[in-house]
Amino acid sequence: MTIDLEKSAQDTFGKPLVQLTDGEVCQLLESLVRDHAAQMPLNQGKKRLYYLSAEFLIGRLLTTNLINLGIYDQVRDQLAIAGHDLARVEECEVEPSLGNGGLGRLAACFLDSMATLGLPGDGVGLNYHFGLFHQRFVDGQQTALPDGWLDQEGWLRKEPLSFKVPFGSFSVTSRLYTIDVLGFDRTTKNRLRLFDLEGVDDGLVPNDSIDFDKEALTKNLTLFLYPDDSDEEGRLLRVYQQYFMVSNAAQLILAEAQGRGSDLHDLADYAVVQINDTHPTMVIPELIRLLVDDHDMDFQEAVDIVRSMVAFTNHTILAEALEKWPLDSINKVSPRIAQVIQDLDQQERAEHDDPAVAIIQDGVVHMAHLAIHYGFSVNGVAELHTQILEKSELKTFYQLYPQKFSNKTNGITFRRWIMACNPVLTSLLDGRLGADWHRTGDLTGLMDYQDDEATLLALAEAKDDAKKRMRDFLRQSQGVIVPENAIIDVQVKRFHEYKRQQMLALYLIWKYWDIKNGNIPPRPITVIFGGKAAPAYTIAQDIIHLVITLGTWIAEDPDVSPYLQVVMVENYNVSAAERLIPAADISEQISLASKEASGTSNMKFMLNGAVTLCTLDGANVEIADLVGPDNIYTFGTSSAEVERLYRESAYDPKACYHKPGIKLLVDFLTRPDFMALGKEDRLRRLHDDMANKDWFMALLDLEEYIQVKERVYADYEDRGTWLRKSLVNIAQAGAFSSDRTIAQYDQDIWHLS
Ligand code: 26Q
Repeated sequence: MTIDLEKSAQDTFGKPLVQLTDGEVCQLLESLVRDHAAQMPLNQGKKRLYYLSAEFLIGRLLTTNLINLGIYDQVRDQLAIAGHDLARVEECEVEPSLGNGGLGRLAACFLDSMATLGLPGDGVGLNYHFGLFHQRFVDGQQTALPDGWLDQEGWLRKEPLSFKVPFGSFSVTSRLYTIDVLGFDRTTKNRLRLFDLEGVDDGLVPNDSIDFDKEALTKNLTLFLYPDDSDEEGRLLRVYQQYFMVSNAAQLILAEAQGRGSDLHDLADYAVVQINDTHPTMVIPELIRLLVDDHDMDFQEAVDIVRSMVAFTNHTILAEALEKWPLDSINKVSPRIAQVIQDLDQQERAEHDDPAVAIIQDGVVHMAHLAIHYGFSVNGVAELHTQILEKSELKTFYQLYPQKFSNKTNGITFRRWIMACNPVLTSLLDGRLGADWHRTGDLTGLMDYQDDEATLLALAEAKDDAKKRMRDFLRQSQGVIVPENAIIDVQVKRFHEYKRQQMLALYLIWKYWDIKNGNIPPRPITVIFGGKAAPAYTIAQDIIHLVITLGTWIAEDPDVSPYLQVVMVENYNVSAAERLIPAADISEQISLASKEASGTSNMKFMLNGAVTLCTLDGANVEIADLVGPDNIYTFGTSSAEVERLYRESAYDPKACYHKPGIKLLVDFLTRPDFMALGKEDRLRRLHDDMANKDWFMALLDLEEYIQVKERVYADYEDRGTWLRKSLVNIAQAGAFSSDRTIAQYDQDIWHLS
């Protein structure tokens, strides 16, 4: 594709390129790419994959689309001649707000890889007008604001396609929107297909809060992702939303299969459905309903067909995240779906006499059970995670259906997570390895440069460049000044107790005392947190408050502030991640072993040359195997031991708390002068939770964590050795290309190619 921006500027705005604002240039580029993409043919194949997900955390699209079309350099150079900086133009794009965390970002990486591999597969989800929420800090606390992102023209294309979605007592009409998904260096495309509610009313949402009328179902279904479920109406709304999503998806799947020649008896030859965690599980009864009620198929045949075309990915080991909906709620939303689920439950009970695997238990529908019995594939997202599913969490299911289970270790797209976000490191690698790795992901050739001083030096320069861009970002976005030569130590992810941001906070209290006591670090340390906490998750909000308050406390202490800085990034999202991850020296992956299914930021940090400080959890285990013990820092209670402690209720948090070195740190939270700086109720509640419950065993691993962190900072000062560690991490990151992951899904589950 060749373009003439000067001509486009005249045609669109009637002005020469030089007179356009950055915002106008952004609009111009978006419309050029959008119009070009609209003309591209779809990836073809008899069978299509439908990747069903409540979340697609796609991030901004301009940069990666320009890269994938192979016109990034051309555009940058034409803009430069007219005095425009493409990097500034990129900043004008609003980030779509269609996801929450890892599962949503994974779906976005998968879309990129499917398109890059030329596999015919689309994402299907919902077009949330206000996304999850926009995070703002007020008084050191998170406030949640609506994250409206739809004002501008953007990437969405309205399609002439609607479906009727029948609920129990009324029905609604949907409307399909499309975002084209371009693969790297391809002339064909896939799509992200987002259903909206015709008649959705943005006016239900005030400017300054995410509260809205949860009962206005004909107007609110696509306003928010994961609307507050702390009350009955909220929980019911989520079921309505899920059914709206899967009914549209199922109707789309059947219509398209028929359009391509299916008589529906052979539907499984035309479509395969991947359900991303349990949120889209109701697609199973919905497909059965449509086949039976609208297409006169025999119930058993419909069940068998659907069972041969739906595959399930599990992303979590936390019991509380496993979805269970009261049958009564499903019955309110759709009596017919409740009926199908009851029929499936009966059928399953007739086959297996173990009540523990039943779909309906005490009037509650276990969505994961439904997905496992009535899907043909179940996968975990990292080796350890899959093992835990098979050996403990889903052991009975694994015994019933060993052939359904497999592992698909997660991955990340290199187009976004290095080529787009880290141009200097990208050209360093291109210089050493050529450009093949852009499509193969193979960076192992870099291992030959371990002892090459020029390469190590160039790596250091690439990191410095990324740090500079991150400093500019933090200064502009929240007025924070990060010292130039600081070590950058980063923990970015949703706030959750199992991820143990609180353990890093306790380390920071330790470090504060250590510096107070005169142990001055050889260079400043900047610890950066970022992430949102679910609005109804009080302790996670308390942890955010602790981090912010600690940041202020340290900043206000002249004995410590020159050496230690704590930054809490406001509204952490994909765009922020693209600034922070390339700049990081240390990647914090410190979840309680056995609790993090995989993690994917661990892979992004590794690819960008950060060294991982981690527990042996999720994909950290695979990172550790790849880089070897000299190039990673591991600590903490093992996954097997954690499982034993839970099983035998053998963890004693109070005993840990009363160790003198630990009590001092935890009690810092309730020092009167610290509480005066923050919110007493939040700090007391968090203190008491840590001292008495500590469900995720932060105090158990704390002492070892402190020791290892001190070793990490000391090792950083041996620059040659550190840079070699960084190099080995980059060199081994190819294992985590999502192209590899998607090739495995296709080979083992989808069979598209
Ligand atoms: C639960 C109950 C009711 C309604 C919603 C939910 C819910 C919502 C979101 C349950 C789970 C999620 C999100 C899960 C998630 O993001 N999991 C992450 O998935 C990543 C990709 O596989 C992994 O790398 C992470 O380890 C995992 O935490």
